[in-house]
Amino acid sequence: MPQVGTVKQQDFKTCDQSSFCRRNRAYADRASADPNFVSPYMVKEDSVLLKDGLLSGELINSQNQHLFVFELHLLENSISRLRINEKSPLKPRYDEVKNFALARELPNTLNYTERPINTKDHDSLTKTSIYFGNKKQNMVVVHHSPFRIEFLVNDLPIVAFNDRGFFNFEHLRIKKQAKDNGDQTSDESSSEDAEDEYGSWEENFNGKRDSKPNGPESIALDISFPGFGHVYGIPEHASSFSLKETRGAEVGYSDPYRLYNLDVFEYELDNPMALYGSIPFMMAHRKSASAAILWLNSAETWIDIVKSKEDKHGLSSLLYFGKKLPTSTHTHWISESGIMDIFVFLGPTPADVFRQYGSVTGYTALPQYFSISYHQCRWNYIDQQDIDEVDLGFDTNEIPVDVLWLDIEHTDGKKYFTWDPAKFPDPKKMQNSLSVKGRKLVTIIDPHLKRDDGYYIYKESKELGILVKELNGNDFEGWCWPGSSSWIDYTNPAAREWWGSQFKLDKYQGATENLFVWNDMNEPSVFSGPEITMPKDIIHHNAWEHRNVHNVFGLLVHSATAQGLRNRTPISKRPFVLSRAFYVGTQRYGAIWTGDNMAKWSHLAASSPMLLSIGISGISFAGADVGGFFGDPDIELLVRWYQTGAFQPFFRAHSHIDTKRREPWLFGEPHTTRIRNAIRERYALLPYWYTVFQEASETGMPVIRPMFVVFPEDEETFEIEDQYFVGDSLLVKPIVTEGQTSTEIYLSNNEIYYDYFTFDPVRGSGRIKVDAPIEKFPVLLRGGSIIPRRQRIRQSSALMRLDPLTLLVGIDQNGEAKGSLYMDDGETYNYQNGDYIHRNLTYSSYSKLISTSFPISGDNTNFVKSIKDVRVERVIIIGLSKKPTKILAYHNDENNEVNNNQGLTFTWGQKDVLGTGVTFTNTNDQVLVIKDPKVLVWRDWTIEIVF
Ligand code: NBV
Repeated sequence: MPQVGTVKQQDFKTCDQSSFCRRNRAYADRASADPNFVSPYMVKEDSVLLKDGLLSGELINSQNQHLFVFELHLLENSISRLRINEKSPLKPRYDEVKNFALARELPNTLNYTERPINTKDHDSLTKTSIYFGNKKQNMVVVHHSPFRIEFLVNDLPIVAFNDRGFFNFEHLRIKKQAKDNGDQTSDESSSEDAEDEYGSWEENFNGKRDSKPNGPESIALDISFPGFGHVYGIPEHASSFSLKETRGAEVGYSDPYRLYNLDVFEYELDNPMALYGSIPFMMAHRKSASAAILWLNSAETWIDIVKSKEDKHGLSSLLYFGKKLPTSTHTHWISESGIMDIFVFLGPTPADVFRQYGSVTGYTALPQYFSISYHQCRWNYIDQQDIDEVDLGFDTNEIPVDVLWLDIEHTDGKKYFTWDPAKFPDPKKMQNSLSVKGRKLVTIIDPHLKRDDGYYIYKESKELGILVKELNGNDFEGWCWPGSSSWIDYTNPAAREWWGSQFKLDKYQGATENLFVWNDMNEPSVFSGPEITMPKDIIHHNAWEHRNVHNVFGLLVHSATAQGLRNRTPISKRPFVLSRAFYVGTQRYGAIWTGDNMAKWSHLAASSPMLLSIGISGISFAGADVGGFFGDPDIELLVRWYQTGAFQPFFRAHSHIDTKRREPWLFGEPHTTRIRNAIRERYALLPYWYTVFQEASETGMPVIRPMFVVFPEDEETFEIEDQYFVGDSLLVKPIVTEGQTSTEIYLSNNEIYYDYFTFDPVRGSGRIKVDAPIEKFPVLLRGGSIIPRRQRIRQSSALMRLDPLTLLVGIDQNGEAKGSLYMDDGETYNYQNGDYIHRNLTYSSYSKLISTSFPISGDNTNFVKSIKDVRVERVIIIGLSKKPTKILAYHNDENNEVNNNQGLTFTWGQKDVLGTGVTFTNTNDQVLVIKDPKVLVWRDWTIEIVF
């Protein structure tokens, strides 16, 4: 049951209060209840054509004879795309979101059968089948009458469209009143169609009217995943990772999951209500198969989910003949407007799905190195002196930090791009003094503009005519922090360009290259608007109503800001921009966070499933406010939150203006030490985090990985949401319950793991008990892994750039391990021209640790020159059973020892291990620490262990 909190439920619509959702749910109910129901949509015979991987044709709604066109694109890498629009709409329907969400133009594949196979199915109805994919392992079957599509991989059904007949495409029409001068909107008695239902031509909610000049124009489709018991994704919701059923509180929720970017005050947990971001991406997983769909639509969208053991069309029962019929998941997607544009990613592994989805929507942009370290934020650091004291507080307490943040109060009257002159008289000086320690500043830049002609940003944008407009052509006006406000129309390319140019260092007074940006309130949040956002009938570029673009608005603010930062210097640097709203493709621009959570244990617990959902949906660079935004955490909660945050991709402490100050040192000992240890551990692991981010940026693999992604064959993992992997080597189980000092962690098979802090081995499979005293939390190093670390912790990550590395090797049962290390300058785009190192690290036969280069990294580039003396200063090997007699190290091309023939110094036995301030003694005496092998990180080298 959804928890009751302080969210004002009545501020936000239920499906029933949203007429298009209500209509489509009712349509589905009628279809399900009537055993004779047949979807009225048919493929028009003889309209079907196949050319260059594109199957096209026409559909007819046999009830009203309205015509539609469909295109089924068969793309490379087992990706396909279905697009459906009206054949001759009264006016164009919105189809521009693809230009914002997709990373590239998509070619058609040539890997399909040259001719579609038209056959009759068992009812003598025509179907068109096409094989596609590298090995022609995929098949798509388009059934003509009624229209329905199945996707199969190796003859197993994976995804089905319109299997339940909920496909409903409301064509644009002329309002009856205008047609025949009849009565207007709410004549339900004559309702043979959507146009007559209440809410179709106008809708009121909480006293706010949506004028709906275009009438009903929703689109809906049921999408089934036969044989898949679990679906994931469609963030952002404060809900479980494996999504719940939505057709009744007894099975899960009563309302569908809603996607509509909203600023929800004090959001509730375990709830399908919409939050700040929307990604209409859903992934299904079962043993041996993963698949996903992307419903590319930026209007308000609702998704119903039910699970069943039957399959109406018998396909899976045939295939599973004799075996227990597995659970199938059936979903129903309902969007308010636009066209139907759906991608299908056929996997078959989770990694394949991420690669396919990322190839279409873009992979995580490689972040600036500093931005994956620790951030200190608060609403608000009040003035220059406050910033100075916080900055110094970190130093005196020996806690590293890379970024201090300024919230809305730093501005002159909430006019973004300005500074409160009394509180921040010399912002450049402030940034310069931070930069001496390698630290940065982030300022908040919200998209609402104070309507004040003395404010240059507002004045210029008004004069340029780039503000969002009312229906009557006036600039839209709403209420937000500065009072009466207007908003830039970010859907207009000229407006985005102009916005980006405001970040030029000669434009944004007081900004230096050391300043980065935070875009809040970009859902957009409009205090005076319906559901605290923009009215749906106001007007954007090219005369599109807001309802069409709502969910992509925030992404456009984010992308324009990121582009502005990128362009502000002669040599482009990677931007860092944090956004609250997000959409498909946000990963190409920057980081997001989960908004205004609360300082409660339940919110700490919720951060894991939320970030896992967001991560598998493409956005790896995400975090939750450490400590909780609203309310005051007690010190135990705060410590546990730091420990968790240190193992989440975006690591920032933040708090509400009304909360007590909670900088890490304010609670005294032993608490400061515990928080310090968590933050320092993050810094020690930065080389690993950065390597994992680089992998995400190339392959789409999420930075934090759900258990099922790492163990796709183990059904026990499919619902796990309270533990996850960072990369594929560290298994983390946050402690999210008060007073807890031990926990169970699920290990998928009989691999060996090592406690990351004590190095003690952890063996077994199933639920294993592990210690979690307040000083420590369950992090396990997976046997078979090599992790790069830096153990000399300094004031900021920049100051650690040239420090030597430590390699942590946890061997598996065969005495082997592998890992990698990626490094570049951490700020420019030079890596795109090969200016980086990427090392492949292997440990084999208990005896040889070897570093070789991945094929394409360079060895004489500027970056390599800049780190040419950076060496490995320590290697820790865990899991050996014998003490070595001698250890040698050499660069491979020299083939001689770096040290002398006596070999390297090493220790063997119990250790106070990690050296970052975390001092746990292991009980296991099989820890080998090799001292200063002096091998250089950029070169090929070998360390040989002789027994
Ligand atoms: O700018 C003030 C806050 C900010 O601190 C927070 O992180 C945002 O999510 N902002 C919301 C507006 C007001 C929240 C009550």
